[in-house]
Amino acid sequence: MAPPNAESLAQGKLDLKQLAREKGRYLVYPETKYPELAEFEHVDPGHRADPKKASLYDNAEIIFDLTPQIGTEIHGLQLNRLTDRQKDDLALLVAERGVVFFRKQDINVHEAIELGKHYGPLHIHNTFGHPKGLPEIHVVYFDTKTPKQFFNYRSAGNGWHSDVSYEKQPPGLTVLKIDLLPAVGGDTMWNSQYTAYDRLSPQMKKFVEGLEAVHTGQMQVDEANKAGHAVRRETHETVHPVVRTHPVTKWKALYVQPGFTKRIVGFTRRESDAILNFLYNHIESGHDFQVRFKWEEDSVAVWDNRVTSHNAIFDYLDVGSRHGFRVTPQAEKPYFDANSKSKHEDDLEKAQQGK
Ligand SMILES: O=C(O)CCC(=O)C(=O)O
Ligand SMILES: [Fe+2]
Repeated sequence: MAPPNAESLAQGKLDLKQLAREKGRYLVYPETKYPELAEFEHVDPGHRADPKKASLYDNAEIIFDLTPQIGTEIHGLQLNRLTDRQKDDLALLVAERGVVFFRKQDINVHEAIELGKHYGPLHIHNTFGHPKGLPEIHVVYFDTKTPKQFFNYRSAGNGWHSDVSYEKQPPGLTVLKIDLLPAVGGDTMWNSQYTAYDRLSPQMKKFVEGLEAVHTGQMQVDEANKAGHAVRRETHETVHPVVRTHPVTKWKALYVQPGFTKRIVGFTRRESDAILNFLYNHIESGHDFQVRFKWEEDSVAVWDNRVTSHNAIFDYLDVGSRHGFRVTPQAEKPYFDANSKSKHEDDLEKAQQGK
């Protein structure tokens, strides 16, 4: 019998879905040491977008919103065939809507890397396993053999996160394809951190603006150490603003989540915990600014990690296998512009101007 994936490997191309089907968990954990992530100036492709996003709206079969505050679905476009104009327009749509979903996508991992590079240098994780030769790919793979210890002492609400927010220049637009699903389960949720900010009282908005929080990836390092996997780059604890401004929409978004935010700078542990727990509860229970996506095999989600957080629902670990891959372009160092508006304020102003 030919080795798994022989044909695609022979061409230097990986078919990750086939690999996952045939081998299950196929990840490698090289001992390589990586240099620090390079600082760079991020110019967001959304700045080049047509405000009407006509290249998408005029060419898709249908584009519809899934909830008023977050989530849009597009039918009739293939992500591996977008023009540069469409890629730029997608950056703006994703910045505005938080997450955009596509179904029945042909895009393979190599094409996803090319697409991701349009938006920024691809993040390479310091501890996670990856497909052989593709360190910039983050793999999602769980099956019925996955050890349950990690999940036993965790509430689903703890899972809300914005990817690797502990980096100095964390990701912006992010692309995830899910290509293997259990018979049932494995949905993913996203929330709008624009609307999470908007739903705070004026007093609370004033209080959180200008605060800074420490973000850390230490638990991923601890997990790697426990599993005997190499830590390929030291993780930093990074300080980011609690409310950040999106460079293209100029809207304010709450930038804390239970996944990686550790404490608020300048407060005692108890004070910081009280503030963060309030904000986490606000995010977790904000059903009016969340969307829950029911994947089909070969669906793709494109979200903006600067203005959303997300939570993968682990209800399928006794049901079957789920696999997918993500590319994670990095964006600007988070900043807060005191003159920026909230999404709601901007929506109101535009409505008044009849735009
Ligand atoms: O499995 C999922 O749906 C999402 C996993 C996740 O958090 C990610 O890919 O960033
Ligand atoms: Fe994630």
